[in-house]
Amino acid sequence: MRFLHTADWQLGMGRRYLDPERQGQFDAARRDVLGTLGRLAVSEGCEAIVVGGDVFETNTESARTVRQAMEKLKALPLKVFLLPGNHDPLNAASIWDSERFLQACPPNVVVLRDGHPVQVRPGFEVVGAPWRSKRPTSDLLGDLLEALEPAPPGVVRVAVGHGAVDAVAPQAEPVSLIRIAGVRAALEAGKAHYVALGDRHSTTEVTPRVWYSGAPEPTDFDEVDAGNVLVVEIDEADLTLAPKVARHRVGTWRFEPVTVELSGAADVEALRARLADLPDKDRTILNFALRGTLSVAEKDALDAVRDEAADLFAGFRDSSSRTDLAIRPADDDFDALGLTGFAARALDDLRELAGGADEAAARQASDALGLLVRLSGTGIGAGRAS
Ligand SMILES: [Mn+2]
Repeated sequence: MRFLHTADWQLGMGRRYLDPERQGQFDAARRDVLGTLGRLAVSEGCEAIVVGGDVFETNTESARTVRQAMEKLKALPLKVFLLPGNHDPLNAASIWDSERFLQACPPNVVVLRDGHPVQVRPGFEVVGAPWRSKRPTSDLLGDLLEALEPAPPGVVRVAVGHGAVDAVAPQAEPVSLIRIAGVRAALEAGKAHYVALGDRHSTTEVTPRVWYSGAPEPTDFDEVDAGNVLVVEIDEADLTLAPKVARHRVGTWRFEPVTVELSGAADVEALRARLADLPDKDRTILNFALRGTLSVAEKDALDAVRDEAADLFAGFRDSSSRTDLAIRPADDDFDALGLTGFAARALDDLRELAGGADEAAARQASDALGLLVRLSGTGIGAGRAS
């Protein structure tokens, strides 16, 4: 038998580096991926979809977000099991008990509200460990598995949990950390045959029976393998065999870190060429982290690359700090300006300050020099990329 494992839809998530138009496209992609993974589940012969938590970004998502998502799920000819995670816990303010959710929730969608196994069909059960607050005081999945009886003979049971596992992230919040030793013991006791986890947005195998599916659309720059769902196949004739887990790419967006050292015109040109070669720019979000030293003219060329990227790419974040990227006023930056009199004297003063020991003054002077070059609008050739 097969089922589809996904998690961390984070519906309603906003990204502050997206303008309203791009944010709308980002939202739409993360709704559309529900249709994509649903069609995949059907074509792969899956009997259900299990979602390992963080369906919604927060418990306060709008009726519109809830209705649009439920409309997608309603169209699927499968049961969909949703687990409340740390972003959307089953607490007093829960989205799961809200009028807007209850009114929109279609009959094929089941919220895993307690630790009781739910039958998908005779011989196939799903059981979940929902979050009830943002700060649980114990290993919720461990508690659930400990209390469970082994699955009846011939019954496949899938346990659904959310949170960090000590085997993957030993430094995370220690009280609520999922202990892999407890999970292994429960698997050996036949209490479950596969553990579908959420929380980690990168697809990760913890053990052959314990996986993070990752988020179906990426959500941040630090994810190494997001954008997948898992099709899990369990041999009902021999439950001692490890499941076959196949990852399928469904995501269409990309978060692209651009961490580059720049020390001259050639580096700026290489950066321009690298960005030009990236596919699907309107679904790619860049994070510039630039280091190095450029002349004023090279910095001008870099600004042109940056402006073009900000127009072409879906999102653009610049986390380079001013100290990471220094501007070094070079002779040929100014020779072509042909300044005379007062302006020439001001230029000399600024260049002296820019090369001086006072760091704050040097930076201000560099900025002023850059502005001078730009405002003077001369065709400075040195280092220009195009
Ligand atoms: Mn999450």
